[in-house]
Amino acid sequence: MKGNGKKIEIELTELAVSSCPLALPNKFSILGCGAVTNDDMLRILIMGKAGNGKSSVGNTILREDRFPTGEGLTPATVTTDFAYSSGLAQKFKVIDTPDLTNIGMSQSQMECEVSMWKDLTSPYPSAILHTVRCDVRYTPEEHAIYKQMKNLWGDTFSFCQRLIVGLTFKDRQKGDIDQELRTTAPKELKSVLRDAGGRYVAFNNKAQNKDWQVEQLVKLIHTMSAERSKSGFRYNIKRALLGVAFFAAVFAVACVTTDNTTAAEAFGAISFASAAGWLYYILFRSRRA
Ligand SMILES: Nc1nc2c(ncn2[C@@H]2O[C@H](COP(=O)(O)OP(=O)(O)OP(=O)(O)O)[C@@H](O)[C@H]2O)c(=O)[nH]1
Ligand SMILES: [Mg+2]
Repeated sequence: MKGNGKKIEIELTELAVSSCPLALPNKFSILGCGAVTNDDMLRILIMGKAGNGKSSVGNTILREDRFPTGEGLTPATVTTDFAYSSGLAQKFKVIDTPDLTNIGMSQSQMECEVSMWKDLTSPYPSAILHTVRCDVRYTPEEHAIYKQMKNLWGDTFSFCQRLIVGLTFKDRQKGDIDQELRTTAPKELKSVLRDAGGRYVAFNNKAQNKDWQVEQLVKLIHTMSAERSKSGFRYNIKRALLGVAFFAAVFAVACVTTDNTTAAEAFGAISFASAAGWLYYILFRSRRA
């Protein structure tokens, strides 16, 4: 340990991988002075069924063979691993995971592992990349794995807000993926895409030049982040308007039930509540429809 913030952080997260603590403190909050800020680093968590190309996607993103990949019947990745990009303009922290349902883990071990994924992507993942092969049929069994991971994550809203489907084996898919996803794809896969707000990136992990795929992914992550900020802003306005309407309504009731208030005050409060309700309707009603 050299006393440099980055070094300490790596050691702490490596400890998390090996011992799987349930609550690892936020590594950036305990670093203190000289800490690495990870504002410009994209934290990408890769998950999915065994053999779907998770580690290969990780290597594609990092532009180096950092995670071992495999072909056999047994899973190539059996423990969670992570790596930082080196020498790339866009910084990445990529977390490669095993298919938890395929390595004989108990429910509590799976919970522990997912909790560690959250720590490794703290404060939150920039993207949860759920890999699905686009050259073979998406089965109900594979969908059950997805649903299990989603449940283990817990916070469904946040999970879906960060979800991107990573369609692998694009080199073996000769048809129009977009068209297929909209028409003949199994309903289970369509539901995953719905969860992901329609976001997907197709990967050919065997391609000579992989840069454009990663550029597409980065673009999608930025769009997703902008959408989250927009919906967060709308949510705050919504709450503010509801608050105003509520207090104006209470005030109006108080005015009409007490003797010493004028009809004008009551009228003003009722108008105020109506205006807030009307604004709420204009801003949000059409989006829900
Ligand atoms: N043709 C082709 N092969 C791929 C692609 N992505 C991955 N593969 C191959 O598929 C096999 C499995 O890939 P991995 O990256 O090890 O898959 P994984 O999901 O990490 O597998 P586990 O760690 O066992 O869960 C390897 O032989 C890869 O070379 C792709 O886009 N096209
Ligand atoms: Mg792997």
